[in-house]
Amino acid sequence: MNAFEVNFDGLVGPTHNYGGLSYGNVASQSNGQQGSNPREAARQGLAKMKALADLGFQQGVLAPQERPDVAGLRRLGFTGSDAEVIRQAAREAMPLLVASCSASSMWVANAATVSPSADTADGRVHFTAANLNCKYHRSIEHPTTSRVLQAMFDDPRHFAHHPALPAVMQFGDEGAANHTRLCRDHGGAGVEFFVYGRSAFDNRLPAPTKFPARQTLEASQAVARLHGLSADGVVFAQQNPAVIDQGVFHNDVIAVGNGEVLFHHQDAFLDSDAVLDELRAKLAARGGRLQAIGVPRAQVSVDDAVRSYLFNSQLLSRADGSMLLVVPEECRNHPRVWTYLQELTAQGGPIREVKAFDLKQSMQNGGGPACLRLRVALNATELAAVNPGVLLDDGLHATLLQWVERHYRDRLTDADLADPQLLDESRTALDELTRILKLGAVYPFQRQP
Ligand code: SUG
Repeated sequence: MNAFEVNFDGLVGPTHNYGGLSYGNVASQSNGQQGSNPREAARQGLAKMKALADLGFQQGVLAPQERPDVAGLRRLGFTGSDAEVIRQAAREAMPLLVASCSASSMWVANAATVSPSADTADGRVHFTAANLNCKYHRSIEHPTTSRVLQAMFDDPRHFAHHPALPAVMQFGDEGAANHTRLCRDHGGAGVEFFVYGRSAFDNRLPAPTKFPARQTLEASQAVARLHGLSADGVVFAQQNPAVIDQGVFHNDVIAVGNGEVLFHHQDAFLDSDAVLDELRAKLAARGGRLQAIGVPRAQVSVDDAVRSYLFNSQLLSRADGSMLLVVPEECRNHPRVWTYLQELTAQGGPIREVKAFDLKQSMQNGGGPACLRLRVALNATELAAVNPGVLLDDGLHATLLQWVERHYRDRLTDADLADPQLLDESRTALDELTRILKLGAVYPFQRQP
């Protein structure tokens, strides 16, 4: 059956800021405390969505979350009215308030892992929300993420939703950022490729020594079980711990796959040859021919990859079968990487064109094009069952842009995060957004005036 990949992009929320919250994520660490521009961030994201929709790719939108997370602050012992909770947190524990304001749900590659119906035992599309339990500011996302995904994919005949895995480090799960699907075509059975940073229960496996490995093998295995994937359609591979220690905090910072193509850095995986052999064999059994494009470290170092976010790109199949690579503007500004990309597209291989987008506001927190989107492969019947309110067309794009202009500030500093007025603005904006996207009651909004 005819199938499509739909990219659902995270809409940047009104509290986007630079909190320096993600140890192991070089950009987040080096830009903490800078002033941010939420309006510009949202515009940049919408411009990418619109450009890809105009090129004929199916595009959807994933809603942001209510921030500051006052309910979370109450769980941490702050009391009084909403405004008092924010003021007390600002006075006594500014880092907690900053974390509670993060708009990190924009990086929806971490929202969930998704398995298309062609791969699953019950023939439904399966979603497991990611617990993101490595960082507090991300661990608070999954309850709302689950409600938003449910509101978007609400037909139980086609869609199955699993809650996040147990929220302990042993089941650290970062969603689709560590999951790639290779296939001959989206509608046929594919090979789901899970990349983990460490094992929680098998201490014979190596682990990074400096930065945390956020995804565990056991979490990836649990997701594969929940989704009803068969062993011959799954490959588990360990990420090279040395690259995690150089700032590769998710696999999508060092590799991206689409169709039969796996575009990856030479140093991405612990045992590259064995990983590629297993992918090749399992894909062949499903009628596909693996095309691995390994980028040599002599041409692009791991550091180049982390700085430019070359691999945090979207690899998209065009109607003629060739592929487009959507990269952040930082790749164009990086001479070695840009030279490599010119050579790559001139080779006559599957990747024929590169398009660069200005996503600087998100990039400064370590979020490139691939982080900002959740891929969902759907056949025509499933696509028809998606909540139409979240599928982007010119009208929705224009409405969302106006909504951003009405509700977003163009500058946020710590002083603004401490201002309870920002919570009111954010709630008003999200209230309106649920109507625009036809989501229903996805936000708890436990107001305490
Ligand atoms: O989890 N940054 C995010 C970036 C996520 C990128 N996603 C993928 N690679 N798929 C993270 O580290 C920084 C927030 C701050 O510092 O304010 C942050 O959460």
